[in-house]
Amino acid sequence: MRFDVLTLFPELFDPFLRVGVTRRAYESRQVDVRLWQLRDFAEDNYRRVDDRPFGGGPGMVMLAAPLERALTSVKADRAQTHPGAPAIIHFSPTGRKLDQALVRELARGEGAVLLCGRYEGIDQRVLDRHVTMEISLGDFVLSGGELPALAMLDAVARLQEGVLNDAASHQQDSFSDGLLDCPHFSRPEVLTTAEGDLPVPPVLLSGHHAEIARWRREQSLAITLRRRPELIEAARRDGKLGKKDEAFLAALTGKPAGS
Ligand code: 9D3
Repeated sequence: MRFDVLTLFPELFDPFLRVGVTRRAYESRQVDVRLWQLRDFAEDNYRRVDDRPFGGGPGMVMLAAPLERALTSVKADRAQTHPGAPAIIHFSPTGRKLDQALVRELARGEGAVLLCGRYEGIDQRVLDRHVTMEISLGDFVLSGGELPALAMLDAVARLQEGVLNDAASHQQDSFSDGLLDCPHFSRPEVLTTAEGDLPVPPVLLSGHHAEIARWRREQSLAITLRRRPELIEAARRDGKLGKKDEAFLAALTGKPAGS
């Protein structure tokens, strides 16, 4: 798959594409990320890419003309390797919130053109003509679309074949079955601190794999119920909770199972 990123800060991307479990996916071009400097498509001597908003108000707007030239160039270049109209994704606080279902959708596709805004935003005429999807990272204010683009690329790249150590890592992922992840422990068995000894939960040292799996499942259910009760409801609707899960939740909430 191929992602063409249009940004005023392409240098932000390189370091993230060179570390961690996703590095091979990028370096092998299994996930082919191509970076385009929007300023290269400015035509005046100052290489201007922004100007004041019509109608007044604070901040600056990204100019339509350089973006139009950039999108025309990128679409033509991309057509040489990937026929068909690409998805044009604009990262915007007004977009659809990124979640793992959307990540899975994107991971199955051919990639996209990623448009990263700065300043107050992009001239609406460009967005209306080109953008096929708007994606937000959530309800908080960033200063541009680069971090959301990197977050999406990371989430997509780690779902590619061969990125995770084993298929079970996907299965156990937080959200892969709609529940939050269980806690994790490693050596030492007892951590010595100034406030006292901190042992690992004994079941994890028992060697009873079925009991360990059950304990982890119950930890996931308990933390999800406490922090994200709406995810328990969704898992129930999706038929992802079994009899033992319902019995455990009923015991936690003090309600009889199935009520
Ligand atoms: C102060 C400006 N805001 C008025 C309330 C509008 C605004 C413009 C541009 C807010 C943020 C931005 C820049 N943000 C993004 O480009 C962005 C973003 C975000 O801020 N939050 C969550 N997801 C995203 S995706 C792109």
